Amino acid sequence: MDTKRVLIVMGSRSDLPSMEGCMKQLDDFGVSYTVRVLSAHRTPNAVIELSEQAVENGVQVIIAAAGGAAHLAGVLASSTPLPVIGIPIQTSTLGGMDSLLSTVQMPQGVPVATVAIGKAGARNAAILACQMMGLADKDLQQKIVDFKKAQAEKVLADSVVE
Ligand code: RP5
Repeated sequence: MDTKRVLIVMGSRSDLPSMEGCMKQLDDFGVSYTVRVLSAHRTPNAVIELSEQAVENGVQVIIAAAGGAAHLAGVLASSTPLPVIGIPIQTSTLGGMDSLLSTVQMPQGVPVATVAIGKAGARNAAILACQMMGLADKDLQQKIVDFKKAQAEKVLADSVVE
């Protein structure tokens, strides 16, 4: 693996449609990333190996998305000093509450920064990752400032309903 700044891992290729906004947002900020599909339950050893190698591969933030019994972010967080952002994928059975609770309810000592269920969470994970990296990257931080300004201006421009 080369030195992409963000490592995105999802539990299944079926998660890809929910995750498109995450990749798009990182593209918009000009941030490089790698996408892998690995499962905490179907390929646990490969998940831990990937997590253990992330620092030496130059990764700065890990984003993990999974649905149902969504232990992927937690397993990745077990084996790296890097910040891990968890996206609970929306599910057809329980609406993503299953994913949310299994992602967010980590034991003390192994945090996962959990964002909203589904597509909003996928976008927000990318923004949050850039905010973290922006602490040591003023150009990237400025892009976040510009993004928030443009977002606010759009809301204000749309605020008057004739
Ligand atoms: C999770 O199980 C995946 O993240 C996905 O959201 C869900 C269903 O996976 P598939 O059965 O579609 O592969 O591990």
